[in-house]
Amino acid sequence: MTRVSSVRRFALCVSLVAFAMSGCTTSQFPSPPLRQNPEFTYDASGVTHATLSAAEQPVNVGNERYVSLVFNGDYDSPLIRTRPGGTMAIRLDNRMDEVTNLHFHGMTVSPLDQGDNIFRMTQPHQVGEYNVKLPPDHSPGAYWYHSHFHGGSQRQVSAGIAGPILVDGMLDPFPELKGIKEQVLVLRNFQKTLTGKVASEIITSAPSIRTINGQEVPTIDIKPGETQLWHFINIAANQYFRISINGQTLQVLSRDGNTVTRRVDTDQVLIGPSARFSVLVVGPPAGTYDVETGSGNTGPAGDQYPMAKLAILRSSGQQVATKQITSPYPPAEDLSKIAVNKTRQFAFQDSATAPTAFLINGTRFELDRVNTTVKLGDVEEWRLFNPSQELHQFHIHQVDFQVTEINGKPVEFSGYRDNVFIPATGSITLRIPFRDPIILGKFVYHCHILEHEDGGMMQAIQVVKPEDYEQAVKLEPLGGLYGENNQLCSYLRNTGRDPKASSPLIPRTN
Ligand SMILES: [Cu+2]
Repeated sequence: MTRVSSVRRFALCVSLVAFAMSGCTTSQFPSPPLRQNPEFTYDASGVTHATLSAAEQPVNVGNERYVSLVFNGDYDSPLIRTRPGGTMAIRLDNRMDEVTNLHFHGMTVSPLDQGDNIFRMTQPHQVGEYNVKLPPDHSPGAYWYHSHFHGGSQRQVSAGIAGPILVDGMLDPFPELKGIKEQVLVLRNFQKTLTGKVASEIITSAPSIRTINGQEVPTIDIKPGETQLWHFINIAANQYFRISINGQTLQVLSRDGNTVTRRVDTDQVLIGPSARFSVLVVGPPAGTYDVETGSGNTGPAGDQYPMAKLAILRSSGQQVATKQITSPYPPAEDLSKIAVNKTRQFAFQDSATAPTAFLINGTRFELDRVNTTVKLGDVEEWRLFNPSQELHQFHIHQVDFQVTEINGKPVEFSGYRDNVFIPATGSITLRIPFRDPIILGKFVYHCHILEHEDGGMMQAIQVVKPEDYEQAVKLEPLGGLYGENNQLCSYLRNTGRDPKASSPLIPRTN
């Protein structure tokens, strides 16, 4: 179910007209070589210094020029590279006329103070400082950063206030793969208006143009037999990608920054909003092959996506020896084998009455309220139900989890993840280890279809020391034990904004 107000209906029409007029633009342009993201990397002491300047300005998107909200003047945001034990020292230079902030998606880092604190805001034309310290045992892999400004996250993320992160070290357990080429493939989609702007919100039921690193159908080069590691990072606000390469085998090495525990081969990967898949691709015999995203829908009341060509894989040159994994996969604990400390149930549901709201256990996101209190050290089982006629995309900050059941059927363990979709009228069972003391604090879980998150499908959670548990539960209606970190609440109160409203702070007409 997509919320469609009269303004949105107008925008939808504009988008559809623009889409129809654009025709098949890709065939008029030669396929460009895949762009490499501009990159910030770490110094000898392990600190990555990065300035992300957010502004509304003209940028190239695909083959055309638009106006959008972007970082550092580019629709394709910079890659932030870090490593376990490293620090990301980031200046969020907000040159927009609206509030924003940053979330470091998937990372097991502190949610407090200048860390991954989504309750902090950076005001228009102010600078926000982030100092995100990764523990030495942080899982290497693909992550991302994005605006988590409640009520405006869909609009800002789809415009461009989002980008990729790589934590180095994924190949360390596999010295036999040393030196293989890695490609960062940032997946997004956009819609355009007749006024030459990127549509300010993605209308989920209307067609969109899907890009890799901001490009329409780039060419990715490989040699026959060559092994490459491709990091697919879905930073789209609402869009699912189901990616295949002409039936080629894709060997999944990592999901959501978690290396798999055993060999996982597939001929397609379903990459939901916020998900990351790092896959080994082997160069096929010389020739060109389409990298496609398949058609799909998100349920009877959900959205329809047509199939699209995303890129061209061009295999050429001398055959080279294929590198394969021979080392054992790094182990991870199978949490289905242990006794859990607590079981909870959550219903992710679209409200049946207008205006459409998106609810967890019957309520919209309530500012300054904590819904769930967890004792540090516990492993919990969460049963997520979806009575809606469309799927929802569960994500929790700060921790990874194990999916143990889908629609009541057991899932064989192959590693952790940080997002999963709950099928329409179905269910998912998870086990979540709340063990790492770095996660102490207050954070959120929500649907990562950002239209739904902005619509209220989000709750706050606090992880506290066992000795603080009783007091923390009493403080739940007052914002919990870490209420003083909640700048979002005070900002919205001071501006007189209805904390339950889901419209963006500054309404936009395009
Ligand atoms: Cu949802």
